[in-house]
Amino acid sequence: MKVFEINKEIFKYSFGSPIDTSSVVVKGGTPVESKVMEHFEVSRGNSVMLKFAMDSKAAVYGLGENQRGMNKRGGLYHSYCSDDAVHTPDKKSLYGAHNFLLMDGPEHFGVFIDFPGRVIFDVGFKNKDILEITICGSNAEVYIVKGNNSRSIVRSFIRLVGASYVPPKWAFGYQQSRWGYADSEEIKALIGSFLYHDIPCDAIYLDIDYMENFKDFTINGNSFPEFSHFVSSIREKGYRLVPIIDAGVKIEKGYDIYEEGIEKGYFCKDGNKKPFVAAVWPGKVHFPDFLNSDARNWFGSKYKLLTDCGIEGFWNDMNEPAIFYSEKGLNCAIEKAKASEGKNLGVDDFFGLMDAFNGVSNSPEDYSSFYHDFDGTILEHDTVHNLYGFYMTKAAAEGLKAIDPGKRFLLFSRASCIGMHRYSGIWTGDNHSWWEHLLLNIKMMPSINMCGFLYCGADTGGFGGDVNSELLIRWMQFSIFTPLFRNHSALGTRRQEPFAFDEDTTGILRNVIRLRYVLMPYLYSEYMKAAIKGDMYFIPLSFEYGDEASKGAEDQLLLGDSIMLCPVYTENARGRYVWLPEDMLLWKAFDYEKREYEVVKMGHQYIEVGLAETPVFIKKNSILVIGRHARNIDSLDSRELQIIAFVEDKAEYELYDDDGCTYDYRKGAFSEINIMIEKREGTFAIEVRAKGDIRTKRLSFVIIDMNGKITESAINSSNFKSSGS
Ligand code: MIG
Repeated sequence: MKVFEINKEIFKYSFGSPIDTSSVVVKGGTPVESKVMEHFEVSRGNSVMLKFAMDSKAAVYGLGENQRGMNKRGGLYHSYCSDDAVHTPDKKSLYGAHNFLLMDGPEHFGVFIDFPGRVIFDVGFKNKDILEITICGSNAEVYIVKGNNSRSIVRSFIRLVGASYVPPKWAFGYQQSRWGYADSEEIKALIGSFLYHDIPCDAIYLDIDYMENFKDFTINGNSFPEFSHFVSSIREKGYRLVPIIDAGVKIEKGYDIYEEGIEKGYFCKDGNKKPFVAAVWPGKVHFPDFLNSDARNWFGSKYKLLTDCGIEGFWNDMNEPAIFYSEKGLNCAIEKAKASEGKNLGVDDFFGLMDAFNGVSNSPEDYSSFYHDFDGTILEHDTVHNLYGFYMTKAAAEGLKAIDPGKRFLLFSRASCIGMHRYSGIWTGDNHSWWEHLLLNIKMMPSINMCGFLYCGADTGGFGGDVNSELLIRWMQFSIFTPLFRNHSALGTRRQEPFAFDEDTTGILRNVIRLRYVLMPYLYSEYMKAAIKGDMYFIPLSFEYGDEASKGAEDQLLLGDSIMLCPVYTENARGRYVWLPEDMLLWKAFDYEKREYEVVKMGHQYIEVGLAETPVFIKKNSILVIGRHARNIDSLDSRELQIIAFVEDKAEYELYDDDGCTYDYRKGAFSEINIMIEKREGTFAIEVRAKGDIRTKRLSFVIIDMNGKITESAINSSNFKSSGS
């Protein structure tokens, strides 16, 4: 084991000769003479094992996209990107592999395992007080991150792995998806419904049906004739189309992507150095070797076929990679079935036969039987499994960058590992229309943020299964706060567009979706500040408040500096208990133009929440900035903004904005309005400083004091002071 000091907060422990996964951006470090790893007892064999005795009260955060609570204690987790569409609590792996964990106890630290194969996190499962991390290989890097508190540990960690991806502003709008809208006529009708019901929307998704026989970078000319023209006609109406790209390339003579890949040798190889064959949606496919930079550049350049048609965003799917079957795997099962034919099968044989077929998809045997050319080094897939989706998405991001370096594209992926957060966002895959999955969504968001991914969200309403109107309403009321706000559902399930139910439901959802647009000044500011500073957007209460109840409050969340969310996630509930670590101001948002506020005292409180209401708590000495709704993000008008402030003595807020479509903010091209409200001799003094190209001409203030007394006032931009720089 070699030890390096990366900086004052971070030490690196290196085992064997690890490959550079490119998960971290701060390389090198100063060698340190040491034989021990801080906090952990290390043992080595075929794997590296780290052990830590947890204090009985320590909480353990992190691990990104995973099951169970925000506090991961009590669970067993396998970091191994998995295509599993049934997310029951006992599942050990979902689509992402996010190896960052934060120990919040007397010993307070973070640990990141930079290893591309399977890593097992036993967080007090076998033994309630032992954290045991098993790295299934002998070449790995382990980083220990120090800090005074959880938030600062996360910030140090994000400095190590780099800042998050930033999507275009339109990607913060409401997005409508379904597997699958079959043709351009159906999409036109869908848009007609959004317009008819006057519900804002920014993007419509194209699932696998837009392709010709599920072939990447092709368009089905029968269902989508004159595609470029179609894309621009939709764009003129104010919507963007977002097509899916799958990892597998169909084996078909004459299909250019297939032919080129074969000719250049860009596909993953089997044990006989032949392109590895798997079956997915298109039938038999080859997997592009995304770990190879030439193959990556080649695949990335293909996105241009779609951007040339006016496409500005993509979602990468099936990139764990998902394998329905391989010939070998399927033949084994068929042989077994043949051998059983006509026999009087005993119970064990019968279940053995069932298992043979059930185990055909995504089998460990298949993952161990193909290889990557990692720019000269041949690696068995299983040992680098968690890099595949990451590198596919890196291919896409680099391809898009080459097409237009200054433009922000929308990009997110299903499989991921830490490092990919610099290139794209993620969605949490095939959840179900279950109330349990709304709660899981709530708990998962801050864990994902801790691992660097800011642009994230779940399939709102649930992907599998049939949703009812109430679950959709409650889920939407939470998703309006997630950066990716997309309603998506599976083939064959009940329709779940916002107008798929009765008129009451449509009316409620119209207001909920509008609220998302109303909240944009705040949501966008918080997202961008987190992205620029390397910070979180969703924050567990325990990161801000030290009390025991906050530690246990896993069904509440802080969003940025000013607000706390307490979503309703139970059926037929018309209220819920909520823990307030301090007095807060409650706005039960329904019709944002008719706002009412209530001061709720610190403590365990029951609040009533009607089906149409979205509860928003404004923290003490905090400011929420809102605007008006519009039909899409591009039409938002920020000339007049409303400030809702809950002030005991002094509140400050930094409102950020930029062009929303380029990276010029990195060169300082952004605007900032600094708002300060201070109680002075019984009244409130307001000071506003501005920097950059300010579009806001008027700020209207509603200031509420601790007794609920409201003071209203307004300031025009002519009275903004310019800030120092
Ligand atoms: O095997 O493209 O998670 O969002 O709708 C299913 C069809 C493949 C899985 C994705 C889902 C998508 C679906 N895909």
